[in-house]
Amino acid sequence: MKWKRSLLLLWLAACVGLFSACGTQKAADTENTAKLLGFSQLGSESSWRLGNTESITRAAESHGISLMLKNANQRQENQIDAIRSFIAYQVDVISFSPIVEDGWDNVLTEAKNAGIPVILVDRLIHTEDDSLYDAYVGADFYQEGVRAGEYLVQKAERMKADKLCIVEIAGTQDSTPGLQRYQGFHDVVDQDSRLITLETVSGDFLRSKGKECMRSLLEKYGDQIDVLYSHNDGMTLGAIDVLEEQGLVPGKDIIIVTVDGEQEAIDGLKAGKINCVVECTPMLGDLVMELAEKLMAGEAVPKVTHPEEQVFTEFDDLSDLAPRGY
Ligand code: GZL
Repeated sequence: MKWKRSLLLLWLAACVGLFSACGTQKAADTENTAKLLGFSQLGSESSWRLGNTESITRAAESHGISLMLKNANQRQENQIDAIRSFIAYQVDVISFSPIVEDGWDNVLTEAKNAGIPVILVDRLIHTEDDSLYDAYVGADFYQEGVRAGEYLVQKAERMKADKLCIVEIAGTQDSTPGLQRYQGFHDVVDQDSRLITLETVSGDFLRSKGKECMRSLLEKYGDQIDVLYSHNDGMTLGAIDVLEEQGLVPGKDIIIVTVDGEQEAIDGLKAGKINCVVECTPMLGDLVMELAEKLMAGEAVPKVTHPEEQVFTEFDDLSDLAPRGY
């Protein structure tokens, strides 16, 4: 099937050669380096996601890779359709950020049968056949949850607290960050008898749902709540809006632990409204394109690539922290 695209490119190169004696090498170079990556982005639900899309777009340009970018607007069926269109277009590499972990085997089997390598970005899939993707580039979400839990244990020590009651606003159900940020956090806090989880609700990584969740949690538990653990900054910022509407002081009346590290959250940390920000960088574009170039050249690639990530807390000196870029 790819021979048709190659024939078309050769024909185009020949045409360019006919009209420009010096163009033959350029046309041939263009034919040899015109590499195409199809990327299905899951949506535009948060500043993190917008930063990730920008990172992918900029990196494709700087690596000289043509990019077909499709936004699924938070719907898995749109991602599946996008992947099928990439297969039909015979892209050189398919990449996508799976909105949830299940339901990908069929379409990725079609990509495998078409001989197109697949790079997962930011989130993993649940499959019995891990040959259906060639590489994963993204965070270790379990460790992000562990870091959030370890901060809270440290906070309880510093406060000499006998008991801290936690409410948790989780990310998209069945998504890798939603599952693993929960597990990592609870594998730490559930071992500490001072730390009691009152309830975990899903805010789907949306600021608007973070507001709704915080409002209903306050109605249900009121001043029992000592801690909010929120799986992303967007939901956290929505929750902070509600706390302030109700006359509560975020970061003081309620300890706030959040994940992502977008600028607005770091600003909240510096202002004392947030106590801990666990970084989850969206700047994955260059890592993706480096892997894509290797796959396009037929080279082996690592199955998993995690970016470096850190934690920012109220106990740190943040004065020289660089702008976040998302
Ligand atoms: C995490 C990413 C999550 C972010 C949210 O890598 O999948 O999705 O934490 C985003 O902000 O919506």
